[in-house]
Amino acid sequence: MNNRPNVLFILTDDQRYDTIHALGNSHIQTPSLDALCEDGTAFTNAHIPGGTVPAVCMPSRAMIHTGRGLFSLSENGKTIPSDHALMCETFRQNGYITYGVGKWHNGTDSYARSFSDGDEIFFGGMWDHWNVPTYEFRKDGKYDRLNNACIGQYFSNKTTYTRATHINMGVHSTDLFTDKALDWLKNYDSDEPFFMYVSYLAPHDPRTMPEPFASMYDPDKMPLECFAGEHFRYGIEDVRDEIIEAYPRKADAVKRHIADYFGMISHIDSRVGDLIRLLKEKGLYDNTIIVFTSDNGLAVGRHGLMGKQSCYEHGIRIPLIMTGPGIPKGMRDDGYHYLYDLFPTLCSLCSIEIPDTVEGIDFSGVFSNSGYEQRREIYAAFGDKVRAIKDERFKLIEYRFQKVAVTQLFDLKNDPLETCNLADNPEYADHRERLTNRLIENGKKAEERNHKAGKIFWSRYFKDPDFVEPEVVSWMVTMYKPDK
Ligand SMILES: [Ca+2]
Repeated sequence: MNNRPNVLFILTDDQRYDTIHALGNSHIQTPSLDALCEDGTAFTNAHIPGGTVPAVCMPSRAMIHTGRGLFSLSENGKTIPSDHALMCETFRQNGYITYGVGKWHNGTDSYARSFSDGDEIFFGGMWDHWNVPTYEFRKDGKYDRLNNACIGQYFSNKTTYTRATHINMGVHSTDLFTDKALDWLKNYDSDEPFFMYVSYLAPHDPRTMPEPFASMYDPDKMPLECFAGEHFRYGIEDVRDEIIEAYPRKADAVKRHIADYFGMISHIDSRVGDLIRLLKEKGLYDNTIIVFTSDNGLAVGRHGLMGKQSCYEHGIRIPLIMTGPGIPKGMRDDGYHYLYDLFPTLCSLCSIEIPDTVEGIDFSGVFSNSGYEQRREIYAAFGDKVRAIKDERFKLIEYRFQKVAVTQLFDLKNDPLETCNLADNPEYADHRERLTNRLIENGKKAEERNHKAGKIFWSRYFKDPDFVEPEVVSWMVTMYKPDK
């Protein structure tokens, strides 16, 4: 009998860090996640290093699966090269049964390498939750069928090729993926441990959900935090996430978005509860490491933004809860972590050798108090337009786009929502200078300077006289260009 722990890795899409009741959000109901917080360790300072493209999900997921940093990916994570070890592939090579259901945003080869079993695979970024086109699991790893599908059937003549065998009409994506995961788990009867990867499409927009979640939250009672009608322009105004609501933003409209966002999260929470219940019924819960996290945050009205194309806390911080053997109950850890630290950490918890291509830091020492290399700063990027650095208290954000050159400095201890810009306050000049030096130092890394987004940002930053401002690429081109 094998006693190595199983892993249940639950990934949501676009869930901001502060959307869990037990961690301080009194407006949202998340009883299952609250129970996980009680049964395990919640990381209150988990980050992504931003994104190099507007579809932040894509590089973020590639980082989770390769354990590599933002500028060490290939094609911004659209595909994953065969010489970059993958998390689930590594577990599979070490005797784990690996099962993957739901969203996969990093090409078909990487999915095929990762999983020995799976179901309802959505190869893409986003879709109507009630009509998700998915691929059935293929043992031969060939996912080459393209079907032409309509993007917005009532309002548009636009179609796109999507990699799928069928469409799931009238089943919400959260239920579709959970039910398949439950079916698989019910039938699991093996001496080999499993690594289950359950990857939701929610709470990504379009924000739809079944009852009772659809009417669970009264928009009038939703909190408006650092609300603004508009943000100063820095070149993201036309990206898809931003145009789902009109400019200038209206308080009532934003409250409706928040109510729907919370409804979708409560829906996921209820289905995560079903997964946990089944693990308990099957006697697997105590020997299963559960990871609950998300691929990026979301503004939902904060700073006049709707999406995740920023380096504000609401964009780069995500929830992270871990439970299971060796993980203390009821613990809170406020140390800085990146999502791509999870791959080496899980390897360590399951006694698997960490592959050489992994760049993340194994933070499993936090559970045993045995010491590890704690990150002291967070460096983050958005495309070729924004760079940010934060130490344990202060955060510097630099925006460069066309004629825009804006610097922000925030004291996160006194101003966690980043509302008061101290960049030009002489009392904070030392902090600005210190962080500017750290920002430049981080940006010097060869991987970033060789990356198109890095080259452009730093050419703007240092006002390179030979630099020619590139033409703005439409989000439609980046989102819906069919794979060849
Ligand atoms: Ca996402």
